[in-house]
Amino acid sequence: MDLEEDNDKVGGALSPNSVEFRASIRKLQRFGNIPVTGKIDAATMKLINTDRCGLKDSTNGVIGRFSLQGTTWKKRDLTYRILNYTRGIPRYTQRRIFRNAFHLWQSSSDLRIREVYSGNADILISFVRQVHGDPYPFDRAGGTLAHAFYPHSNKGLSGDAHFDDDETFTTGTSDGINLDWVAVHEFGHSLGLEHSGVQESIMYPWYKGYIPDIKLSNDDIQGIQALYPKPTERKVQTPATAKATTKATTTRPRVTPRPDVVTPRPTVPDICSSTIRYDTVFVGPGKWTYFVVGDSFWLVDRALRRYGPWTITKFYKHIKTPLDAAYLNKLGNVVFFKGSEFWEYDSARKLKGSGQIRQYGLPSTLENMDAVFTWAKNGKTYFFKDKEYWRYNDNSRRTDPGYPKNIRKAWRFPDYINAAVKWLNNRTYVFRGRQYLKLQKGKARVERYYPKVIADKWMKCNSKGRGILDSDDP
Ligand code: SRS
Ligand code: ZN
Ligand code: ZN
Repeated sequence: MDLEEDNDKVGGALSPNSVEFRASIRKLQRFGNIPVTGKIDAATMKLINTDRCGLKDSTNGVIGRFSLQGTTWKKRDLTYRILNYTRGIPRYTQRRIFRNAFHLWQSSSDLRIREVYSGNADILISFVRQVHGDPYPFDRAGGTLAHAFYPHSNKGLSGDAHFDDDETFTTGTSDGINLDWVAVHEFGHSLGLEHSGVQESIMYPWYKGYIPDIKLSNDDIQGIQALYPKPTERKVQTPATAKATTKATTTRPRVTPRPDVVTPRPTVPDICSSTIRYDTVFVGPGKWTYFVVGDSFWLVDRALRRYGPWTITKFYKHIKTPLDAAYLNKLGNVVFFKGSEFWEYDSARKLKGSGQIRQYGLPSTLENMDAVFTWAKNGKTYFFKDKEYWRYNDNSRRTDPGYPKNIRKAWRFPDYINAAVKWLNNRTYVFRGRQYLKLQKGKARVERYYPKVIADKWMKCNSKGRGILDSDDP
């Protein structure tokens, strides 16, 4: 279905009972192959909350399943920062829209939310398109208008709001998508609110069009007060009782707009432990560095800020773990290897190819490989297994003649490595045990002062500086 057509219909305020709104729901239901009821029922909620919206529901999308998993900000003074603006609305107006949106939530709670103009902030606001560095690419115009992260760990991506800049955002008119509405809705998520089934609620999962003066509904107010009660109300209602009351007296089916993406799971390995061994390290299409262990992965950005863990098979559905190796190939696709199999995904995480490594042009002696990286100097890809390595041509998808060769002789780094990556500075890093080393620029030699400890440099386990920009490369 061409969902973009629906854009015209979201311009003016649509009553949920209007003919057009119901027609639009029916269209979505037909497309999603679910019962065509013309109402936002459980199946429709689930559909809106899955893949197409870039929101992947965790497993089965059962409404209410995550209702007890809400995370909140542990402090009451929050800051936000606007990183960039959309075209078409003056900047000071966009500032005002965001200020007003936070003000709505603030005035019904005991939160104090203020704008900062530099440095770090709890909630970062940005306008982005398609693939934009987190695991939820936007879907061009129409479809999902924005997304925001729950308060989760209160660090990193937590609370951040991303607006799909392929939308035409407007204010004060019924043409385009009303930025005021979307901002209030997204900041509701940033503060820890889930979706509501109450049609008048701003936390209803579907944009219903332009209304000149946005106010919170009773349902929204009950929601925010369940999380951050005003001191006066707190005496009468603890957060727990408030939440229970909300549940009992409203029809708020709590649907998670986001999988459990930031909260660490208890079973995942401890990133700072000296026994952790990475199965693979690779740079993804969004320039994030992925550190993968078993089913878990962490993301590290250019400034070595770390996020996660998340579950890798939720993002790359077909792969098997623990992985052997992965890399970003010439086409910008991520290729995963395990045993005798490979899986190749494009930047929108669509499976582009999979099968036996033979079909990727690799010899079966490379089954259960250790690591792979592309060498910046010649653009060739090198595969490592035990004591040997192979050189591979991404264009012809074949290994070069004369291989395998001996790792120690050619590269002068130890054999039996765990992982390797050509990083964002075009330098190659090799991971082995709890240590890593850096190769000299254009030379198959290890840099001086290496190996170093992965946990110290990449994961900043022993420094307080997590989250603070570090200009030094690892
Ligand atoms: S979120 N924060 N809950 C985003 C939410 C949103 O974008 N909802 C979609 C929406 O209302 N889109 C309107 C335009 C497309 C209409 C076609 C049918 N359709 C924010 C909003 C509530 C302010 C939900 C949606 C409706 C949708 C979709 C999503 C088709 C994907 C595809 C993540
Ligand atoms: Zn995003
Ligand atoms: Zn939402």
